[in-house]
Amino acid sequence: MKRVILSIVCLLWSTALFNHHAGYAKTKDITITINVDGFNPSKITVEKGKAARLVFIRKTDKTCATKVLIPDLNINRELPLNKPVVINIQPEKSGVIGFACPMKMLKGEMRVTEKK
Ligand SMILES: [Cu+2]
Repeated sequence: MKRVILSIVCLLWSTALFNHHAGYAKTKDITITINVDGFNPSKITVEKGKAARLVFIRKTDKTCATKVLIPDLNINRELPLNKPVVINIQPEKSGVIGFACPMKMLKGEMRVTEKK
C-alpha cells in the first residue's frame, strides 16, 4: 500500500516538473469557449511539431457540444459545464485538423502550419 502511495506521489511530482519545463518550452495556450453559437474561436492555428494546450470551456447547457471530438488525433473528451478541459497536443503533420461536437453540427478547425 505504501508503495502505491509513493508511486502516486512520484507521478504527481514528475507531472508537475514536466509541466514546469513545458512552460519554458513555450507551450501555446489556446482557450476555446463553447457557447450557444458553438466553438469560439472556431478557427485556431498551431505550429507543426510544437506543443499546444487547448483549453475547452463549455459555458452553456444549450448546446450539444457536451463533448469535443478530434478524430484525427483520436481525442474524445467530455466537456462538463464551466469546467476547463485541457487537451495537450503536438501535431506532427501540417494541414487542417477538425474538431466537432459528437453530432458534428458544431465544428471548428485547427490549422497546423509549418515551422517558421
Ligand atoms: Cu452536435
